[in-house]
Amino acid sequence: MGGKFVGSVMICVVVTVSIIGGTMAAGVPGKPWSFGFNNSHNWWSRFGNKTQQEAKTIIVGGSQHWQFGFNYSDWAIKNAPFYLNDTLVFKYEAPNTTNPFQHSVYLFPNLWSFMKCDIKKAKRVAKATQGGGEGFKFVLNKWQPYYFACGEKNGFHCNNGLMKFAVFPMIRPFWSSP
Ligand SMILES: *[C@@H]1O[C@H](CO)[C@@H](O)[C@H](O)[C@H]1NC(C)=O
Ligand SMILES: *[C@@H]1O[C@H](CO)[C@@H](O)[C@H](O)[C@H]1NC(C)=O
Ligand SMILES: *[C@@H]1O[C@H](CO)[C@@H](O)[C@H](O)[C@H]1NC(C)=O
Ligand SMILES: *[C@@H]1O[C@H](CO)[C@@H](O)[C@H](O)[C@H]1NC(C)=O
Ligand SMILES: *[C@@H]1O[C@H](CO)[C@@H](O)[C@H](O)[C@H]1NC(C)=O
Ligand SMILES: [Cu+2]
Repeated sequence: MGGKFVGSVMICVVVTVSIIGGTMAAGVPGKPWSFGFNNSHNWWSRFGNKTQQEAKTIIVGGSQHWQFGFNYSDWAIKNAPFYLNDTLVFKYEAPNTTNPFQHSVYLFPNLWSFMKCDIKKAKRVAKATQGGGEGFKFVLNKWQPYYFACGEKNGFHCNNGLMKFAVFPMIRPFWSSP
C-alpha cells in the first residue's frame, strides 16, 4: 500500500519535472527547436565548446589548502578527473614566528616511492616559501601519473600528515576546431 503510494508520487514528480524541463527548453526565445541536418554543424561546434573547455585551475585541498592532516588522496579521488594542461595550485604559508609549520611540494618518480613516502627519491618542485600569495602553480602538461607529496620532516608530512596524492591527467575528449 505505502509502497504503491510512494511510487505514484514519484511518477508524478518525474512527470512534473519533465514537463517543466520541456517547457523551459522549448521556451528559449529566438531559438526554436530544430533538428534539421543544416543545424548539425552548429550543434557539433556547441557541443565541442562545451566539453572541450579551457584547462582548469584547481586549488589543491580546496579551501583547506595544502596542510598537515587533510586527506589529499580522498580529495584527489573526489575532484577527479584532471585533464592535460590543468593547473594545480598549492597554497601554504611560509613559516614565520607565529607559525612554525612549513610545507613544500615534491614529486615522486614512481608509485613505489610514493607509497613508501621515500622523499630521498623525490624531486622538490616547490620550497617552503613558494606557497604564499597566489600559491605555487603546477601545470599537468604530460600524459603521465604525477605523485605529489609534501617533503617536510623527511616524509612525516607525507606518511602521517596524509599530504600526498596521485593524479593521472586525461586527454580531453574533444578538440577545438582550427
Ligand atoms: C544551410 O546553411 C547554410 C549556411 O550555414 C545556408 O547558406 C543554407 O541556405 C542552409 N540551407 C538550408 C536548407 O537551410
Ligand atoms: C564555439 O567556438 C567557436 C570558435 O572557437 C566560436 O566561433 C563559437 O561561437 C563557439 N560557440 C559557442 C556556442 O560558444
Ligand atoms: C583517505 O582517503 C582514502 C580515499 O578515500 C581512504 O582510503 C583512506 O582510508 C583515508 N585515510 C584516512 C587516514 O582517513
Ligand atoms: C598544453 O599546452 C601546451 C603549451 O601551451 C600546448 O602545446 C599543448 O597542445 C596543450 N595540450 C593540450 C592537450 O591541450
Ligand atoms: C604567519 O602565518 C600565519 C598562518 O600561517 C598567518 O596567519 C600570519 O599572518 C603570519 N604572520 C606573519 C607575521 O607573516
Ligand atoms: Cu607539509
